Amino acid sequence: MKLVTSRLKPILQTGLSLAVILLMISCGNNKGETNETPVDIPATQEMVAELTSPPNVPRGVGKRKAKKLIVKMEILEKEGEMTDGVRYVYWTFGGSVPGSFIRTRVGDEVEFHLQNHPDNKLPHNIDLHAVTGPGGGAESSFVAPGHEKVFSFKTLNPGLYVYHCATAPVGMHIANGMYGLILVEPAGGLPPVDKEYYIMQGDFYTKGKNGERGLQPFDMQKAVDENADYVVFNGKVGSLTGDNAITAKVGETVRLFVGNGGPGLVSSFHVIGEIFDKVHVEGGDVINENVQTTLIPAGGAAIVEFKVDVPGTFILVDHSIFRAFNKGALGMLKVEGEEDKKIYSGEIRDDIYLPEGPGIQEMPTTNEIVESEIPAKSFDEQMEFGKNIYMQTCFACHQAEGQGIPNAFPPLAKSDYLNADVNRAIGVVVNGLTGEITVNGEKYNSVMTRQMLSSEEIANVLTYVYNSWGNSGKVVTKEMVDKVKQNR
Ligand code: HEC
Ligand SMILES: [Cu+2]
Repeated sequence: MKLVTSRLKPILQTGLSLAVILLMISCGNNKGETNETPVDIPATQEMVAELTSPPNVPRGVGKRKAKKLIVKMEILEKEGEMTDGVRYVYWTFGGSVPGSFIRTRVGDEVEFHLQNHPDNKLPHNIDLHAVTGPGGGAESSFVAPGHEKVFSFKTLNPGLYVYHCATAPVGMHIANGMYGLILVEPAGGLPPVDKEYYIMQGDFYTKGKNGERGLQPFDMQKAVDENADYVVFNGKVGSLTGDNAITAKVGETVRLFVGNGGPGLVSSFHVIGEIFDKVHVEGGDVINENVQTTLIPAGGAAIVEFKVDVPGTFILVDHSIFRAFNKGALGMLKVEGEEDKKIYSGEIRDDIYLPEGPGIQEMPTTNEIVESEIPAKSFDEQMEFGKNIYMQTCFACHQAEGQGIPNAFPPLAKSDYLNADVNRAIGVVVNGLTGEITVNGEKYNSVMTRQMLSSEEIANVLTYVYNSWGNSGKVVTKEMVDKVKQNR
């Protein structure tokens, strides 16, 4: 409530002065936790911290008192998959990128055990931004393979903090995946929500360019130039898409703990189709409301909260948008539940818009597309006309070389789906396509709207597609397209 009527004012003022007096009295006597400085909060009992790998987070601290919290973190150097066919040797805290999520509360005394697995090749250490002390712990935690280092710290400031390896060359250790998040909750914990997830962005630099197969070594020069081949959430392309998507139900509140390990790039974190009700800016105490995109610095974090009101797939991106669609920084939140047409109608109508014509007309529903094209006379002409159409319409989604975009638009180059059945392919362009399909072993579940092209144009563009990028070389004629149109 923000407005106070003049009639209520005197009453409120009396009440207020009373409260001030009471507060003064209570400050003098109260030995309760809330008035203690974090340093003085006792941490008597001992407890082993629950650690989780992304996108999961440990249970909230709730009302628990400050404790001596034992954290056992094992460093593992291990090979993993960056994206299909691309291998990378990750260096990890706890076996995952980002590393295990650590959840503490203000006043905890964290006894940190940093264990360097004997099979590892290198020494490492840890710098936790939640630590008040030299190097954030780095100076006390430098540990050789086959050793364990122990140090302890008191959590003084609530917030969401990054931790990372700080062993030289620091940038290289971070670039290989050595970062994660540690949450310090205030006394009494964060307000409860329905779903919590752990997401961390990172940029990767490989000898080969994006998509080049095989085991890819780290490229120092590209890293220095901040010329990333991959920018991803949770260590790899597709870690949060398809079956790996995070989920929620309509009506639930979602809290995302979002970090950015870098090493090089800042993140413009955005969820397509959602507005953040609350953002704990930079992971600290300031709460901003009604935010579209929040900036997460390298080595920084944010807590993002929103209620999901309508079902659908909401895409998480770094809004430096080529990173999302071309380098991997794309995740999904799948929301199930009842639609609410008041909040979002869905498509109501598709009308033709003619700026200088007689006004809005009905969309033609059958074969009313004007057959105005001059027919192509030869195969070469079909290819030429077809390429023009491709570059005007199909290109935006299926890309210049028909390579598509992983998880969004299927490839047309060497597409087994395309090459298997020419009439089905004609049907896709004539009628559009929706629902799950599998192209070259990858699942797609999206929508292609029907393309408003004449039979002649469809014949040409498909002939072009069939005779490009290693496809089967079929020729599609206007008659074939007409036949598919008649049968629908
Ligand atoms: C707005 C984006 C978009 C445009 C423009 C578009 N498509 Fe598609 N296309 C898709 C999507 C998305 C799918 C997969 C639909 C699904 O998941 O059910 C698809 C599927 C296909 C498929 C079947 C799957 C495959 O990879 O073989 C063919 C063939 C195809 N499109 C051809 C074309 C042609 C030819 C054009 C241009 C005339 C075109 N598309 C324009 C988005 C688009
Ligand atoms: Cu390291």
